[in-house]
Amino acid sequence: MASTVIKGGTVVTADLSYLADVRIEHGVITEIGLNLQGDQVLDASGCSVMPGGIDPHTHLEMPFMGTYSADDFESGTRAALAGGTTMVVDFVLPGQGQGLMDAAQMWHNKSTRANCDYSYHMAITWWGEKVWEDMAESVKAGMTSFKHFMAYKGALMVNDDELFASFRRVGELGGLAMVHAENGDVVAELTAKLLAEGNSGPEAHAYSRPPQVEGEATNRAIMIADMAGVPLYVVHTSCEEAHEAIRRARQQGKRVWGEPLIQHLTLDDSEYQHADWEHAARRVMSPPFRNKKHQDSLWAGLQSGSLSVVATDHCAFTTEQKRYGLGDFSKIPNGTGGLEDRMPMLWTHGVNTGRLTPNEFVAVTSTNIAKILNCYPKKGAVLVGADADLVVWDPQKEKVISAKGQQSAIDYNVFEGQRVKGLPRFTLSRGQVAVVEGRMQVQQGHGRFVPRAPRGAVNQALSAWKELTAPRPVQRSGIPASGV
Ligand code: DUC
Ligand code: ZN
Ligand code: ZN
Ligand code: ZN
Repeated sequence: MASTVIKGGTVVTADLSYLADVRIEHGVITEIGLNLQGDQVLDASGCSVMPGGIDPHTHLEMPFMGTYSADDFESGTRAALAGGTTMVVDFVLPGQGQGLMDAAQMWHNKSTRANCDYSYHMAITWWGEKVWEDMAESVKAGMTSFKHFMAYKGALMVNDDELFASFRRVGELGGLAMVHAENGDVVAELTAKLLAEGNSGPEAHAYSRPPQVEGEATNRAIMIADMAGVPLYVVHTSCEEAHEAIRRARQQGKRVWGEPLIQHLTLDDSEYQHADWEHAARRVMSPPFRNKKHQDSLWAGLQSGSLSVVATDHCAFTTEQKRYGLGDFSKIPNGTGGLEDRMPMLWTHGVNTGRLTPNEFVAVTSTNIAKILNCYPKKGAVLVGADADLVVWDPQKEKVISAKGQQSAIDYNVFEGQRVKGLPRFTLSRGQVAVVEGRMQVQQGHGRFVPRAPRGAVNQALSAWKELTAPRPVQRSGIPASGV
């Protein structure tokens, strides 16, 4: 059997760093130790050997706002591998009235060209008996996390009654509830008001979605999840108001996790004040970029552990697509790219600045989410038996980010001109070398679907644990019992 040995590097996991070689056979790690021999040797001297990144938040080839996101599973996973990410988790988005498994089949058809492994979250975009039934099928098929949009009124948004019903169902199935937390009613009101007052530019997008709409929805989702007895994952946590709610919930013992995006950590709302319409429109996403105060809060959350995962919400649109919103910011397709840049940007702004240790870097880019999504240690680990999804990370390697030569299909990059230090020397997807010093040697279709089991016994929120929600009928004297 052909074996590959990654030689001379420092194995860096979420827990510790130590000198060791790593042997890979048949796509999995078979030995970790000193002086290992193999048929193929990859030189990792001066490098960290880390679990490949997991980006748990992508929208590849997604129908959205009258168009499709521009990166598909081929270009998206190629971008991922180029930046050291070896697994993506994409959102299956059922249409109104469409069954969940029917939508999942559409996603399976799209992902046949994926270059790296992938999994799916299931979005709950409408509510009914069919959805309730299909949720059990979804769990059986390995899609155990369910995303709910509290915004995008009239399109994807679910109301609180639907949210509560769905959360209870997720809880009973042992799944993970997820939310896009923004108050969609308030966003719709503010959008209409801004447009009526003649504020139609991309800067108004940010005014239509202030931190309060996110803070309110995050608090609401946490309380509803607690009453439903389900763990909750809050995607794209962008502001102190939402972070505060998550921090408080965690401190109370609730199983709640927050996910800042690399964009929110490194880019701020001054981008929307740019004189060039295209510059600003290309950065329109929801939630919008925030000011420096919010960025500091997100970094503090990663340092203290109150925020757990750094993702991208990769949902890329070309400049031509962004121009659908000329004259009306509410029609600018929401979304930015980031798959290729998440790891180098986080290393540069996190590890090189001393905000994060290399071990914390591994935790927030890979290991934490593998545990939350219940695919650890198959993914997110450097352990014997784990998939050899690895990145050999060269902390000295530098580049300036540019749309020129990027893997993404779009014509710009929101990080254009940023110098990063810390890049992959090799990226391996289940033992196959996919990237060598920036040169792609990916294999289309190499990616496999990663089914995930329900979370089982750990699937409890605080109130359920305390049995606060269990009804206890009270017998009162003088009042006949009901039905008598
Ligand atoms: N936000 C975006 O910016 N794009 C996709 C969906 C979302 O919630
Ligand atoms: Zn063999
Ligand atoms: Zn979202
Ligand atoms: Zn998203």
